Amino acid sequence: MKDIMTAPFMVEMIRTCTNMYAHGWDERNGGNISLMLEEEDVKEYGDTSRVLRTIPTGFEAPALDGKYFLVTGTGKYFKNVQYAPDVNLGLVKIIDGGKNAQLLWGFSDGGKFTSEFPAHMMSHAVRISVNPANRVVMHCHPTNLLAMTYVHTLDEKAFTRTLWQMCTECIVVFPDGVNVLPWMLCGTNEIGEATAEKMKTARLVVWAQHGLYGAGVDLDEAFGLIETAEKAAEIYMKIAGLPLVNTITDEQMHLLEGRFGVKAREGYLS
Ligand code: 2HA
Ligand code: ZN
Repeated sequence: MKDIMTAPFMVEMIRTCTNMYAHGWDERNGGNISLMLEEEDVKEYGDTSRVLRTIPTGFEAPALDGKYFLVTGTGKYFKNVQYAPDVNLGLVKIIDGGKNAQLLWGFSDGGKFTSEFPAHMMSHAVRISVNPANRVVMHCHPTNLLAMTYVHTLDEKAFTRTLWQMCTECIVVFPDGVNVLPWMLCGTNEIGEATAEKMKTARLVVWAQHGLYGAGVDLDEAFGLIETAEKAAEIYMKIAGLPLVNTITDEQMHLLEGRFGVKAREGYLS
């Protein structure tokens, strides 16, 4: 068996948590990440039939039956992941149509996966139906996007268009735009279902006055997506309230579509 600490998925997960903390997006126990893995990815790093504990999930997700997830723990700090990965992260296998998760590695202090596990698993189920290559769901509290939800309308088209107008690369990076949920109680199946529904049409879902969800094929893509949207929100928060003299026009957005081979969300450009 190879040492699981040398697994590329483990190395990348630890680096990502550390990096997100450094960005100020994951204060205290804020934020959570889940990375979907296959039997082939994990079997050389441990005996997948050796179950440490079985943890009930409180929901169903038949599409994820048999899938493995490396996931951050409830109450755990991103700041600490690099120092004690086996306490702050866990490797689980989803069984019983999503109703239970077998712990195979980690959560060594008796902990369990993030309180946002329903939102993560329901979002994974939706994203793999849209793009079978999707592997990552990431939640964090990016400062400027959060700030924006206090001063900008939560209308999804308007919110998306504002972000697209803030940096030239935005429409290229997230042509599907940003969906928005109003404030809802976090950690519940209800917010999980609502997030997953929003994930059908966009890889970014804002939770008003709370934070953001991002999905992607790997940790880099999901991180880059959040990073780009957060950068746009930062520009917005710098200019909001100032007289607007210039912008990126819809005509220029169409030029970007052509140059980069992307298609903006239907009906979002004139
Ligand atoms: O896990 O960010 O939304 C802490 C949170 C809950
Ligand atoms: Zn949160």
